[in-house]
Amino acid sequence: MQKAEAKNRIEELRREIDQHNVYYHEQDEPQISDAEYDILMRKLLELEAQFPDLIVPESPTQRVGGEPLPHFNKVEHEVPMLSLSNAFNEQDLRDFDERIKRLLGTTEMEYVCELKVDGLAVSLLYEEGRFVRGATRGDGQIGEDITQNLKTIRSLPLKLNKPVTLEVRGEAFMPRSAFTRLNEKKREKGEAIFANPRNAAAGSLRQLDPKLAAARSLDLFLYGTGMVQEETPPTHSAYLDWLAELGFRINPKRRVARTIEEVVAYIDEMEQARADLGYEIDGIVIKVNERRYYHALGTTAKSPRWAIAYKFPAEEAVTVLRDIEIKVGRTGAVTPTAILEPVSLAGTTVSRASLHNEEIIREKGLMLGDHVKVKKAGDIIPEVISVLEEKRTGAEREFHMPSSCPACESQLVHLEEEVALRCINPECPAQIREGMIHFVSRGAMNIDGLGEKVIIQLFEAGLIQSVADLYTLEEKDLLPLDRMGEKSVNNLIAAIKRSKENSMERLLFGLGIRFVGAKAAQILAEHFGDLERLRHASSEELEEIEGIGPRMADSVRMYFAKPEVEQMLMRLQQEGVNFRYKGLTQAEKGAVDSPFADKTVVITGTMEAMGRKEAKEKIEALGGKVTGSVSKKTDYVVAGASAGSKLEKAKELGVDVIDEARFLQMLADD
Ligand code: 3B8
Repeated sequence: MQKAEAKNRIEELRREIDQHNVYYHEQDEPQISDAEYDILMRKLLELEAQFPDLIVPESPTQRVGGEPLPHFNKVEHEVPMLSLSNAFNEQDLRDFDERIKRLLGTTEMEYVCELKVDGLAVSLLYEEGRFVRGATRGDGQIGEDITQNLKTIRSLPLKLNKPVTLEVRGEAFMPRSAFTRLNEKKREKGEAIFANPRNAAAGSLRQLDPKLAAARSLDLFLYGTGMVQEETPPTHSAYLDWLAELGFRINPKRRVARTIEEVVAYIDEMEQARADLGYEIDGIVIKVNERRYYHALGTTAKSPRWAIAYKFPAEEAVTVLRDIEIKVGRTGAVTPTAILEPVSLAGTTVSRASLHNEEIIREKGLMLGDHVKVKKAGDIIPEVISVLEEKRTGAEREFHMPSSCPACESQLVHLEEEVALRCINPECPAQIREGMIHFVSRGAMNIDGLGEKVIIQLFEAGLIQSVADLYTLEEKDLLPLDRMGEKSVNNLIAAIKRSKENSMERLLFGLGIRFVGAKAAQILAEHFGDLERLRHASSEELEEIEGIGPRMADSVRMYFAKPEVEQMLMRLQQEGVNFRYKGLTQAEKGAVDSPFADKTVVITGTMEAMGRKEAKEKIEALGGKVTGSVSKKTDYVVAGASAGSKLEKAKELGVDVIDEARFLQMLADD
């Protein structure tokens, strides 16, 4: 075949294949069999092999994937990939609606309802209309580069209808039919089957050899943005339509609701329709439609305030409570854990559930050997709901909490006003071990390949006594451990080494100081910029920081005053662990463009939408300073209802006065 002829044929084949992808995914009506589709693909592959200079990145053959990867590269999300907070009943939804209206000072709010597809969150980067990279959510800050596997999803456009540069987010999932087929095949081959479509989707996308990735049978719905360089539509519903025009697949069941009642009606309708969808959903996502409000509403540490996930009620099952085990946590809190006869529940096998404390065991009247009803709270964490007393045989036994620590045998105590029993021995091996598990966890130092099992082995072998020992581990220490080959040892050592470069907030959170969670660690890191400075901070200095209370300030100071802590930090520093904060500090954030950056603001009178404290926090978050009295240096006076002398003074001095509506506007505009 001549080149010119080949070029025509190639283009024709590409058009044909792309069209079949549309029939298959977007219209759910395949016009040809998979075998026929494969023949078209093979023809195209042959022609492209003959004329390699005719290959373009958006050719459907480029989905097939190349060589197996040694590992996934990490990808830092420019805009963090957050997750959603949950609502479990109608009241939670009404609270969500009221909170938003109160924060924005409005009485009407329009929402977009979407199905919450049960798959894997992914972020896709397009540059000038071409798909260049796709990543998993990971911990929200850093995900894994799964570009090769994502390309094999037929409904993922390799080239958009316009040359835009943007990052879109969505859910990759395995349709029910593909899931059934995949598991049938696995069963035939005697392989372990996937518990649910979600695991199957995750398994396919995290397959290092893209040729093995069953990802061809995956599908994808897009629902949000990451970084964007384009002018985007003002509402979320128009934004979704815009994504559809660009060539993305958007869930057709989306709907605008003008009131929370309409949201509830949508939920009821979809609960009915749920069984007939071709894929699994685990709830409904509700989002504020007007995108200009997103900034003013802001986010908590993990979730945006402008959206919520309504989770369908959890499945329940009955099983037997075999035993109650005692677990000592990293803070010494002792929790009883139910050991259950394994039972299948919402896609996984449940065999343990936390019982929290002795009081709960009494309240529920649990006895060893009881039949109990279990569910998964929020569909994740197993929970014992109640006892089936009618099933008792008389052979059940009462349970008593031990009086001494199962790990170190020291006397357990109830600290004032606490329900939990505690082991207060600072050298308790269980506490130290749990502290190390926390240190390496995803939210803290995020050391890949260093899970609970490995830490326990290292600890029991006496190889690590403190987290500082992690940084001196060598190949010869790790090789003798269970399931540790040369390759995994090398990967682990590399991961430990990489963690030395983490920014301060991860280290600080990882230290596991009481009351210092991820959010507080972030605040402290932004404020001090360096662990050394935080270490020497006084209580007063700590308490002055917005978001740090006296209890936390005391705990931080007491922690750093301990000689063993000083020792450990010195060793970490010697091993080259970074102590500095690598993000923007509070001061640097102020320099970022915002209507309140570097402005001095006085708040007076009462506002409807928010209290003064909240207004102050918002202004400070945008780099402004809030003071108590009006002077020539004041840039703005925010005046709510019944503002008095400060308003007078502002007028006198010619300071800009902002009423509540304008204030909310400024928060929203930013
Ligand atoms: C913000 C918006 C997370 C999500 C979101 O079908 C955010 O919107 C999110 F931080 O996880 N599974 C959806 C789905 C998931 C999310 C979402 N919308 N339809 C889903």
